[in-house]
Parts: sequence; structure tokens; C-alpha cells
Amino acid sequence: MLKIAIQKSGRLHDGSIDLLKNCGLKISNGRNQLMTPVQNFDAQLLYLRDDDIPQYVQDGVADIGIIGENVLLEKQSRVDLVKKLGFSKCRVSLAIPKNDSYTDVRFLHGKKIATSYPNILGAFLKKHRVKSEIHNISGSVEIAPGIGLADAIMDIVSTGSTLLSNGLKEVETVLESEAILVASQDLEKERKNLLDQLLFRIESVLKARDYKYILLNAPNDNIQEIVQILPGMKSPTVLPLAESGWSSIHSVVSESHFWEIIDQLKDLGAEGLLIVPIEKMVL
Ligand code: PRT
Ligand code: ZN
Repeated sequence: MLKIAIQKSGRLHDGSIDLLKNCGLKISNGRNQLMTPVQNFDAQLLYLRDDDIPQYVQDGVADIGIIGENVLLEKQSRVDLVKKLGFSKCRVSLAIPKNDSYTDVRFLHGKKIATSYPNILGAFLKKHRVKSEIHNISGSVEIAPGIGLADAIMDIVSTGSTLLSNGLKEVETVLESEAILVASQDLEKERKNLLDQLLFRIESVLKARDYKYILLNAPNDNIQEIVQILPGMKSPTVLPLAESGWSSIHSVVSESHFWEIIDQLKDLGAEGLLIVPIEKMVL
């Protein structure tokens, strides 16, 4: 039995549930429950506060967990980072009042900085040999400069609108973060096998999220050139169309690559492009 800890409610909850469901696990969303069994996989879900998950995994109360990388770095728990999961992306940044002029990190010397991430901030200041006063506060960090509690803050930023509406500007990115899968460092064999099975599924789901299935029609004269820029998993499939002189080409491309080559494809006479999501991808 593998015990999987996820956030009970908050920004990581839905992404964690979606990922596990996409891996084929039958689960309920855990409203009003601490623990639910997975019906079709030898696992149990524990619903916890995200801050508690690293410690529970370290202590073996849970075997694996999904948390933000920022939380792992702050807690400094002895757990393994198994996989970056690509959702709940954010950054931990330093921000100062928008009218203050900032040159570089030396600005922070002797200043008061409010944050909920004192360890991450301490390490950053040490690296840059800056001495500041760290104010550890647990919520609403962004109001600290406005009420005279601090000269700067370090907090999570996603769109930047919280900083903007509090009259602050972002001046340094200290850390890029996303949801990660962590595991206990001493999993017994049976649990390690279950983790490997789950990880295989997670990797198939994550690969599929990055890639799209592409179908397009092209004049036969340009097939060679189109195939060159559309490599596919092995090589693209080319099927004749009912209209002579034309073929349908099918392939798999990463979404970012697709946007890079779209103009080239059109210049080569490609028509009727369809981009279709892929659910799972096993290579
Ligand atoms: O109750 P529990 O302790 O479990 O949850 P929590 O309140 O501690 O955490 P939660 O749910 O807010 O966030 C969980 C994780 O989501 C964080 O640890 C990050 O890894 C990740 N994440 C992604 C974020 C954001 N985006 C985010 N925007 N966490 C917080 N924010 C907050 C931020 O603190 C700030 O107040 O959103 C505001 C900034 O957002 P923008 O869009 O205005 O820049
Ligand atoms: Zn939390």
C-alpha cells in the first residue's frame, strides 16, 4: 500500500487530483475526509496542509507527496525530489515599493524584509553577502511595506497583480517553483515498486501534455520537406487523399515546436491543419 499525501484544499489540490485521475486512479476529492482509499490501485490518499507534507513524508506517515518546490526548499526536509510536475508554477520574488529606486541586491542591505519563507530568504541574502533584517510573517506579506512593517517583501508571485495592487514592484526572482512529487528516502521494496508504477504513468501523462497530434493536408511535391520539419515519434505517417496529388500527413509535435514551424508548413502548402490533444504517451 502506497500512502500519497496531497493538499486538502488550495492551489495544489485540483492539479494533484487531476494528475492522479489522469494516471487512471479512481479517487474521490476528499472533502471532509482525511484519508480515502484508491479503488483500483494499491494506494491511499491523505489530505493535508501543504506545509505539513514534507515532514509527514520524512517521518514515513506518508510515502510520497505533492507539494510546491518552494515549500520543500523552505522546510529543508530530508525527502527525495522525484519529479517536477509542471503545474502550479510560480516564482518567489523580492518586491519593494514601486517608487523606490532599485539598482541591485545591495539595496536590501540594512533593510527590513517581510516573508513567510525565512530560510529561502536567508540563503539568498547569504549568497549575495547582504545583511538584512528578516521579518517572518505567516500571511498577507504584501501589506507589510504599506503599514510600515518592512521596506521590502519576498513572496510568491504568479500574475503579479497582488504586488501591483499593493503598490509594489518585483525586483529579484529568488526561485522558480512548480508542483513536485517527493518521496520518503527509505521506502520498502513493495512501496518502491508501487511508486515506480505510478511514476511511469505520471511520465506518460506529462509527456502527453507537452505534445500534440497534428494532421495536415499537403501537396505531394512538398512531402519530403514537410517530413523534415515534422519528425514525429519515429517518422510521420503519410496517407494519400482521394484528390490526386495530395496527401494527409500525421505526426506528433511539441506545442512550442508547432508554433515555431507553423509558418514554414503554410509556406510549403500545408492546409487543413488539425491539432489534437494526446491523453497518454508511452515511448
Ligand atoms: O492551506 P494550505 O497550507 O494547504 O495552503 P496555503 O494557503 O499554504 O497554500 P496555497 O494553496 O495558497 O498555495 C499552495 C502552493 O501553490 C504554493 O506553495 C505554491 O507552490 C503554489 N502557488 C502557485 C501559489 C501561487 N501560485 C500564488 N499565486 N501560492 C500562492 N500564491 C499567492 C501568493 O502568496 C500571493 O498572495 O497568490 C498571490 C500572488 O498571486 P498573483 O497572481 O497576484 O501574483
Ligand atoms: Zn500552506
